[in-house]
Amino acid sequence: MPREPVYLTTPLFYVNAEPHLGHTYVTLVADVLGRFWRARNRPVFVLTGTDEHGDKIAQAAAAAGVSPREHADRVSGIFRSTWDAAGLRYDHFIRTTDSYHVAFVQKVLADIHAKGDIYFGGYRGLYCFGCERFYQERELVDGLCPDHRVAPTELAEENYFFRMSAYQERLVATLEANPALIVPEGYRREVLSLLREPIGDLCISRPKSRLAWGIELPFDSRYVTYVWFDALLNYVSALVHLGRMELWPAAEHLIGKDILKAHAVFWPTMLMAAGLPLYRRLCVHGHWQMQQGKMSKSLGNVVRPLDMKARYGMDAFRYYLLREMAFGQDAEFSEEALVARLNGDLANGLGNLASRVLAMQQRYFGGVVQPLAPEAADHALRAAFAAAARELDAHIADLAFHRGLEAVWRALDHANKYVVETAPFTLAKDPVRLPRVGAILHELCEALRTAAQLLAPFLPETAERLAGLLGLPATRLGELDLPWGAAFAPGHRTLAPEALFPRVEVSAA
Ligand code: ME8
Repeated sequence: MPREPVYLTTPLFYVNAEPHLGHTYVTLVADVLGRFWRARNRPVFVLTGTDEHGDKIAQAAAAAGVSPREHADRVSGIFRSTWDAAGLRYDHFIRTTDSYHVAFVQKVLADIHAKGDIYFGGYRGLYCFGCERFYQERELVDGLCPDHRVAPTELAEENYFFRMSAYQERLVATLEANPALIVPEGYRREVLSLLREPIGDLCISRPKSRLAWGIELPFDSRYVTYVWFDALLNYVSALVHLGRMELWPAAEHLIGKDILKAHAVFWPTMLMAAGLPLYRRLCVHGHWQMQQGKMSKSLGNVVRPLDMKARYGMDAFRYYLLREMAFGQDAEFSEEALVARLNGDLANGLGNLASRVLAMQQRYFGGVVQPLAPEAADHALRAAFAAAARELDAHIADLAFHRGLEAVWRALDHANKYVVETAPFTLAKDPVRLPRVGAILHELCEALRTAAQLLAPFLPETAERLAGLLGLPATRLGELDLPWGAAFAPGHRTLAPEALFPRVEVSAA
């Protein structure tokens, strides 16, 4: 049977800011899931890119004294080069200014218009320029936009509207029938509660007199398309462009909770109107908070991924982000906590185990791996790693990255205790016991090999280095079904130890 594909998407990032911690987190999750499923032989496709039209971008370009196009080219390039430098993998990078995307948006607009689901009407409403949307009175907090804390401007305009309300009932029925459509569950409930009120129709045009930086409506050149109606279509336009529409119903959208409504209400109703099936799953993550509250340029607390890479190494940064945040919930970012994880879990837990095992292998056997001879304690060690592998699979299917890593660390802790309990360094003093020492070290080499395989999607550089130190080619990391004992043929040599994670002094943080 052909393996079911996995199509992962990140939000398309606005080009009004450079890549920060939040953008990095969601792109990292896509990278990890991509590596995880690829290693399990599922065809994977990862899409990311930039959202380049609309008021926000026009204003950012004006502030920088350049044209919106020049501004978008520059910042989009920074996103792309940052992901490349950070080792975050994607299969395609889409820009909403790409001509194929523009043509696709216009085609969908023309189709939905022809079908009668887009109509022209007068509108008077309260508009927030920051959010680029109209607000209803009851949505305001003390008369202010709840996000931007500014009074919305009253605008009277004639515009085009998408008949979103016509799909409300179908959307509710779909959400009720598919409990796993939006995860974690709390976000599905949030959407269902929002849908208890009439959702109304969606204003999908902006007059050019007010905003020219957008995709022109195919049926009225006086207007451009509302940026969300444009951007959401990227998830399909890229596939049409690449001839990969077989991936469509396999879509798993990774998004932050800030853009839940657009993805859980606008997007599914747009798909219904366009006659396309729904995505497979909407995966919603929480926000990183800083100790001072929000991350912002003015507070000077913006966390840049490449600064973190330079200071701690990309793998340590990746580990911290995945281990610290429960997917779906908010988490607080702190460099002290990152350093604590680096020194504790990584340097002490994993790094130390690797150095001890490799050092003993070198000292007692010149690196040559000795035959296995299982005893009771060895079976327990194997069982610990088998359990970690099973638990990891279950947790990743639920997007519980922190629990998956915890499961691997339970097995590593077991291995560290096994070293203490079997005491090969003591046994080695007695030449008669040397075969047992060899067997213990072989078990531990297998433990390290398994750890490298399980951790490869999360800590790709470390996994490769560890495989290299064990004398194994990186391709072995993909052989998840390799039985215990099969990795090291007679005469196989491991290398001299190297520190996988240099400890960081706390004062340096
Ligand atoms: O909303 N913590 O783009 P955007 C965690 N262009 N994640 C965060 C975060 C934080 N503090 N801040 C941002 C847009 N993010 C639209 C999307 S999709 C068709 C269009 C992440 O540049 C999070 O994933 O504002 C959030 O949803 C996304 O960045 C928003 O990026």
